[in-house]
Amino acid sequence: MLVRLRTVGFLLLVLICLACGGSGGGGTPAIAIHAQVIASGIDQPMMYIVNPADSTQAYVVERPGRIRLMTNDVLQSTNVLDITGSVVTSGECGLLGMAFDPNFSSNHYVYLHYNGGSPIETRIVRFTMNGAGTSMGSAFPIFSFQQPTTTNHKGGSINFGSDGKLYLMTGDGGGGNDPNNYAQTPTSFLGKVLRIDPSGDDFPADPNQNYSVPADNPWVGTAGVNPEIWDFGMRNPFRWSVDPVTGGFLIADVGQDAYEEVDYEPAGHGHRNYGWSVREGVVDTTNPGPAYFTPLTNPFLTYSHAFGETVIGGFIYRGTALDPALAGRYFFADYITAKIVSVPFSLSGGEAVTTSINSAMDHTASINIGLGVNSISGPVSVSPDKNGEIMICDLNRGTVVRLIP
Ligand SMILES: [Ca+2]
Repeated sequence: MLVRLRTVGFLLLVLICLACGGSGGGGTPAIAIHAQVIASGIDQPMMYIVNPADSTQAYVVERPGRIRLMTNDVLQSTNVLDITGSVVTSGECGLLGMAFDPNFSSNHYVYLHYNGGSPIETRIVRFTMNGAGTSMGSAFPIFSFQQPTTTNHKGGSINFGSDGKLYLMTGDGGGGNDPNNYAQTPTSFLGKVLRIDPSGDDFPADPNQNYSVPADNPWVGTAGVNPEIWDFGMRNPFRWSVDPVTGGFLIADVGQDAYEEVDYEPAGHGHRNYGWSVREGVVDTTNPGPAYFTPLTNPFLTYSHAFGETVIGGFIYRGTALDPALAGRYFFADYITAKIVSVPFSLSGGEAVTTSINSAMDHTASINIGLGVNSISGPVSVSPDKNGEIMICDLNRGTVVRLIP
C-alpha cells in the first residue's frame, strides 16, 4: 500500500519486466549476505534509529503513530510515545520520520514528521524525551503546511545536516506526474528540500510555526520564493540519509512509471534542481513543467522499472561485520520488488561518481534463505545500528531485520 502510486498496474509491469529478459542491471555477482529477524509483531515499522546518547537503546517508528523502544535488541512492550489519535494514515500518510536534535544529550529533543489534521497537513513536531530514553512528552509544533487532498507522496525522512539545520524533503503531494507542477513552483513547499532552524522563531505571532529561516538559505530575500526552500524538483524523497563522513545527502527519490533515482548533494550545496517533473531519472518527460530554473542536477544512480519500482534510500556501509569488499558501498532497497541491493560509491571533486545499475549487487536471494517465512516483503528503511551494521524495517512483515555475514 505504501508506494502503490502507479498509474500502470503491477501485473502489467511484471509482464513488461518478463519481456525485458532481465535487462536493466544487477549484472555483478553478489557477495552473499544473510539476515536475522531482530524484532517482529511491530505495527507497520517505518524506520529504526539509535539513541545518540545511549547506544543500548534504539527506536522503531510505527506508521500509525507509535514509537517503540528496543533495549539491547529486545523490543519493549511499553510504547515510548503513542500519538495515533493525531496521525492520519490514509494512503501513504502516517508517522513517517524521526530525528534527534544535534544537542539531544543535553536538551533531549526529538523531532517527528507526520501527517495530521483535516485537511491533511505535513507536521514537524518536537517532543522532549525523558532522561531514561523510555518516554516522550511535551509536544511542541515547529513547522506545518497544508497538503493537497491526494494522500500520496508525503516524503518521509527528516535529518539534521552537519550544519545543525533541520532538513525536510517533501513529496510533490500526490496525483500522477505532479499535475499542478508543485515541485517546480517556488511558492509551494511541495516537491522540495526545505531547510529550517527549529531553535529560532520567525513567527512570534503564530503559535503553530516555531522556527527560523537560516539567513544563508539560497532564496532568502528573493521575492516570490518560499525562503525555506533549499532545492527544487523532488517527486517523493521518501528515504534519505546524511553521510556522517562527508556530510553529504544521499537522496532516494521514488519515480513515476519508468525510472527510480538516487541523488547525492555535497554538504552545503543547495540551490539545486533535481528535475521532477520535467525529468524522471535523466529522461525528459512529457509533463509541461516548466522547470523553475536550469541546469538540472543529475542523479548518481538511476534504474528503470525493469530492475525495481520504488527506491528506498539507505546509506554508505562502513560497518565491519559484513565482507570487507562491501565496505563503502551504498546499500538501498526497492519496496515493490522487495530487493536489497548495493552499488559502488565514490566521490570525484566532491560530487558522487555516476554509477550504473549494472554494477549493482542484488543481495536479496541470500538474505531470504535464512529468513524463510520472514523473507523480505516490504522494505521501507535501510539504516545503521550502533555499529554501523544494516537494519531493515519490513512494513509488510512487521519486522526489523539485521544483515549479517
Ligand atoms: Ca511562533
